Amino acid sequence: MAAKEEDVKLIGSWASPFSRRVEMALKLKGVPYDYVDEDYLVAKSPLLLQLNPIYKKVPVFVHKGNILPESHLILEYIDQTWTNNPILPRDPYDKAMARFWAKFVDEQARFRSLVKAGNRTEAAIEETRELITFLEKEIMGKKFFARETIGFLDMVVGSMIPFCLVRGWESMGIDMIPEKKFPELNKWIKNLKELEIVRECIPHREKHIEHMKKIVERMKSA
Ligand SMILES: N[C@@H](CCC(=O)N[C@@H](CS)C(=O)NCC(=O)O)C(=O)O
Repeated sequence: MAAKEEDVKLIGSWASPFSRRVEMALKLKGVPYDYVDEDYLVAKSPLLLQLNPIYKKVPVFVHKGNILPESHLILEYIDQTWTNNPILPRDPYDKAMARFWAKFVDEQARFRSLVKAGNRTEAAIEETRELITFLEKEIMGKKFFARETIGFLDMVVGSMIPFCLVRGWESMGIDMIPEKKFPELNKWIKNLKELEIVRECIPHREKHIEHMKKIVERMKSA
Protein backbone atom coordinates (compact mmCIF):
# COMPACT_ATOMS: atom_id res chain seq x y z
CA MET A 1 0.00 0.00 0.00
CA ALA A 2 1.50 3.34 -0.98
CA ALA A 3 1.85 6.15 1.57
CA LYS A 4 -0.50 8.28 -0.56
CA GLU A 5 -3.35 5.75 -0.21
CA GLU A 6 -3.02 5.69 3.56
CA ASP A 7 -2.19 9.40 3.68
CA VAL A 8 -0.03 9.18 6.80
CA LYS A 9 2.49 11.83 7.73
CA LEU A 10 4.76 12.05 10.75
CA ILE A 11 6.44 15.28 11.76
CA GLY A 12 9.23 14.18 14.05
CA SER A 13 12.83 14.66 14.96
CA TRP A 14 15.63 12.14 14.61
CA ALA A 15 16.82 12.39 18.24
CA SER A 16 13.40 12.71 19.85
CA PRO A 17 12.38 9.61 21.83
CA PHE A 18 8.75 10.67 21.44
CA SER A 19 9.14 10.51 17.64
CA ARG A 20 11.22 7.31 17.62
CA ARG A 21 8.47 5.33 19.38
CA VAL A 22 5.87 6.42 16.82
CA GLU A 23 8.08 5.22 13.98
CA MET A 24 8.53 1.88 15.78
CA ALA A 25 4.76 1.42 15.92
CA LEU A 26 4.29 2.35 12.25
CA LYS A 27 7.02 -0.06 11.18
CA LEU A 28 5.66 -2.87 13.36
CA LYS A 29 2.25 -2.41 11.78
CA GLY A 30 3.71 -2.05 8.29
CA VAL A 31 2.03 1.33 7.74
CA PRO A 32 3.70 3.40 5.01
CA TYR A 33 4.20 7.04 5.93
CA ASP A 34 5.84 10.26 4.86
CA TYR A 35 8.33 11.59 7.36
CA VAL A 36 9.27 15.23 7.91
CA ASP A 37 12.24 15.86 10.20
CA GLU A 38 12.12 19.00 12.35
CA ASP A 39 15.27 20.65 13.64
CA TYR A 40 13.38 22.27 16.49
CA LEU A 41 16.59 23.22 18.33
CA VAL A 42 17.42 25.57 15.46
CA ALA A 43 13.92 26.79 14.57
CA LYS A 44 10.37 25.49 14.59
CA SER A 45 8.95 25.22 11.10
CA PRO A 46 5.71 26.96 10.08
CA LEU A 47 4.29 23.45 9.48
CA LEU A 48 4.94 22.40 13.11
CA LEU A 49 3.51 25.65 14.47
CA GLN A 50 0.46 25.24 12.30
CA LEU A 51 -0.14 21.58 13.24
CA ASN A 52 0.67 21.81 16.94
CA PRO A 53 -0.01 25.45 17.92
CA ILE A 54 -0.64 24.58 21.58
CA TYR A 55 2.52 22.67 22.53
CA LYS A 56 4.68 23.35 19.41
CA LYS A 57 6.34 19.96 19.90
CA VAL A 58 7.12 16.87 17.87
CA PRO A 59 5.78 14.37 17.13
CA VAL A 60 2.67 15.33 15.24
CA PHE A 61 0.82 12.61 13.39
CA VAL A 62 -1.47 13.34 10.45
CA HIS A 63 -3.82 10.69 9.07
CA LYS A 64 -6.40 11.48 6.40
CA GLY A 65 -6.49 15.08 7.62
CA ASN A 66 -6.75 14.14 11.34
CA ILE A 67 -4.02 15.96 13.24
CA LEU A 68 -2.80 14.37 16.46
CA PRO A 69 -0.02 15.47 18.83
CA GLU A 70 1.28 13.62 21.94
CA SER A 71 3.08 10.34 21.43
CA HIS A 72 0.98 8.19 23.82
CA LEU A 73 -2.21 9.26 22.07
CA ILE A 74 -0.61 8.70 18.67
CA LEU A 75 0.43 5.16 19.65
CA GLU A 76 -3.09 4.38 20.83
CA TYR A 77 -4.59 5.85 17.66
CA ILE A 78 -2.25 3.79 15.49
CA ASP A 79 -3.09 0.64 17.45
CA GLN A 80 -6.81 1.15 17.01
CA THR A 81 -6.59 2.17 13.37
CA TRP A 82 -4.28 -0.63 12.20
CA THR A 83 -5.25 -3.61 14.33
CA ASN A 84 -2.58 -6.09 13.14
CA ASN A 85 0.34 -6.67 15.56
CA PRO A 86 -1.44 -5.13 18.57
CA ILE A 87 0.75 -3.01 20.83
CA LEU A 88 -1.54 -2.26 23.78
CA PRO A 89 -2.64 -5.10 26.06
CA ARG A 90 -6.26 -6.28 25.68
CA ASP A 91 -6.72 -6.91 29.39
CA PRO A 92 -8.07 -3.69 31.01
CA TYR A 93 -5.76 -3.90 34.03
CA ASP A 94 -2.66 -4.63 31.94
CA LYS A 95 -3.62 -1.75 29.64
CA ALA A 96 -4.05 0.66 32.56
CA MET A 97 -0.71 -0.43 34.03
CA ALA A 98 1.09 -0.05 30.69
CA ARG A 99 -0.22 3.53 30.62
CA PHE A 100 0.83 4.01 34.26
CA TRP A 101 4.45 2.96 33.63
CA ALA A 102 4.62 4.94 30.38
CA LYS A 103 3.52 8.07 32.22
CA PHE A 104 6.04 7.34 34.98
CA VAL A 105 8.94 7.14 32.53
CA ASP A 106 7.92 10.21 30.52
CA GLU A 107 6.74 12.44 33.33
CA GLN A 108 8.96 11.61 36.30
CA ALA A 109 11.23 14.63 36.06
CA ARG A 110 13.94 12.95 38.16
CA PHE A 111 14.75 10.66 35.21
CA ARG A 112 15.94 13.70 33.30
CA SER A 113 17.27 15.84 36.14
CA LEU A 114 20.89 14.72 35.70
CA VAL A 115 20.95 15.58 32.01
CA LYS A 116 19.17 18.85 32.73
CA ALA A 117 21.50 19.85 35.55
CA GLY A 118 24.51 18.80 33.49
CA ASN A 119 26.64 17.95 36.50
CA ARG A 120 27.02 14.50 38.02
CA THR A 121 26.74 13.96 41.72
CA GLU A 122 26.71 10.52 43.33
CA ALA A 123 23.45 11.40 45.08
CA ALA A 124 21.74 12.26 41.77
CA ILE A 125 23.04 9.05 40.16
CA GLU A 126 21.71 6.99 43.06
CA GLU A 127 18.37 8.79 42.90
CA THR A 128 18.08 7.96 39.20
CA ARG A 129 19.04 4.33 39.84
CA GLU A 130 16.30 4.09 42.46
CA LEU A 131 13.78 4.95 39.75
CA ILE A 132 15.35 2.49 37.32
CA THR A 133 15.03 -0.24 39.96
CA PHE A 134 11.24 -0.02 39.60
CA LEU A 135 11.63 -0.89 35.91
CA GLU A 136 14.08 -3.70 36.69
CA LYS A 137 11.39 -5.26 38.92
CA GLU A 138 8.68 -4.72 36.32
CA ILE A 139 10.59 -6.49 33.51
CA MET A 140 11.76 -9.38 35.74
CA GLY A 141 11.20 -12.75 34.07
CA LYS A 142 9.76 -11.22 30.89
CA LYS A 143 11.28 -10.90 27.43
CA PHE A 144 9.50 -7.59 26.88
CA PHE A 145 7.28 -5.42 29.09
CA ALA A 146 4.47 -6.66 26.84
CA ARG A 147 5.73 -10.24 27.53
CA GLU A 148 6.49 -12.18 24.31
CA THR A 149 6.63 -9.40 21.72
CA ILE A 150 7.34 -5.69 21.70
CA GLY A 151 4.41 -3.50 22.79
CA PHE A 152 3.40 0.02 23.79
CA LEU A 153 5.44 0.14 27.00
CA ASP A 154 8.55 -1.29 25.33
CA MET A 155 8.33 1.45 22.71
CA VAL A 156 7.88 4.20 25.31
CA VAL A 157 10.52 3.00 27.78
CA GLY A 158 12.90 1.81 25.05
CA SER A 159 12.87 5.08 23.14
CA MET A 160 13.32 7.10 26.33
CA ILE A 161 15.74 5.14 28.52
CA PRO A 162 18.26 2.98 26.61
CA PHE A 163 18.05 4.83 23.31
CA CYS A 164 18.00 8.38 24.65
CA LEU A 165 18.77 9.06 28.31
CA VAL A 166 21.45 6.36 28.55
CA ARG A 167 23.25 8.17 25.74
CA GLY A 168 22.95 11.46 27.62
CA TRP A 169 24.32 9.80 30.74
CA GLU A 170 27.09 8.23 28.66
CA SER A 171 28.02 11.65 27.32
CA MET A 172 28.53 12.66 30.97
CA GLY A 173 30.67 9.59 31.64
CA ILE A 174 28.01 7.74 33.63
CA ASP A 175 27.28 4.03 33.22
CA MET A 176 23.81 4.30 34.70
CA ILE A 177 22.49 0.79 34.04
CA PRO A 178 25.44 -1.56 34.63
CA GLU A 179 24.71 -5.20 33.84
CA LYS A 180 25.61 -6.36 37.36
CA LYS A 181 23.08 -4.06 39.00
CA PHE A 182 20.38 -4.34 36.36
CA PRO A 183 20.65 -7.77 34.66
CA GLU A 184 16.97 -7.96 33.65
CA LEU A 185 16.92 -4.54 31.99
CA ASN A 186 20.13 -5.34 30.15
CA LYS A 187 18.59 -8.57 28.80
CA TRP A 188 15.56 -6.57 27.69
CA ILE A 189 17.75 -3.98 25.92
CA LYS A 190 19.46 -6.84 24.03
CA ASN A 191 16.04 -8.24 23.08
CA LEU A 192 15.00 -4.84 21.76
CA LYS A 193 18.18 -4.47 19.70
CA GLU A 194 17.50 -7.81 18.04
CA LEU A 195 14.35 -6.38 16.45
CA GLU A 196 14.84 -4.82 13.04
CA ILE A 197 12.01 -2.34 13.57
CA VAL A 198 13.84 -1.05 16.65
CA ARG A 199 17.24 -0.87 14.96
CA GLU A 200 15.68 1.02 12.06
CA CYS A 201 14.16 3.66 14.34
CA ILE A 202 16.80 4.45 16.93
CA PRO A 203 19.35 7.20 16.36
CA HIS A 204 22.90 6.35 15.32
CA ARG A 205 24.73 5.87 18.65
CA GLU A 206 27.81 8.08 18.19
CA LYS A 207 25.90 10.88 16.47
CA HIS A 208 23.31 10.73 19.25
CA ILE A 209 25.91 10.88 22.05
CA GLU A 210 27.41 13.99 20.39
CA HIS A 211 23.91 15.49 20.19
CA MET A 212 23.22 14.68 23.86
CA LYS A 213 26.53 16.30 24.80
CA LYS A 214 25.32 19.51 23.13
CA ILE A 215 21.98 19.25 24.94
CA VAL A 216 23.72 18.84 28.31
CA GLU A 217 25.95 21.87 27.58
CA ARG A 218 22.93 23.89 26.51
CA MET A 219 21.05 23.00 29.69
CA LYS A 220 24.07 23.90 31.81
CA SER A 221 24.37 27.36 30.29
CA ALA A 222 20.59 27.98 30.30
N1 LIG B 1 4.37 14.79 25.75
C1 LIG B 1 4.92 14.93 24.44
C2 LIG B 1 6.36 15.39 24.54
C3 LIG B 1 6.94 15.80 23.20
C4 LIG B 1 8.26 16.56 23.34
O1 LIG B 1 8.67 16.95 24.43
N2 LIG B 1 8.94 16.76 22.20
C5 LIG B 1 10.18 17.51 22.20
C6 LIG B 1 11.23 16.78 21.38
S1 LIG B 1 11.96 15.45 22.25
C7 LIG B 1 9.95 18.83 21.50
O2 LIG B 1 9.31 18.93 20.49
N3 LIG B 1 10.52 19.90 22.07
C8 LIG B 1 10.42 21.21 21.54
C9 LIG B 1 10.25 22.22 22.63
O3 LIG B 1 10.27 21.82 23.80
O4 LIG B 1 10.09 23.38 22.32
C10 LIG B 1 4.78 13.61 23.67
O5 LIG B 1 4.65 12.55 24.32
O6 LIG B 1 4.74 13.62 22.43
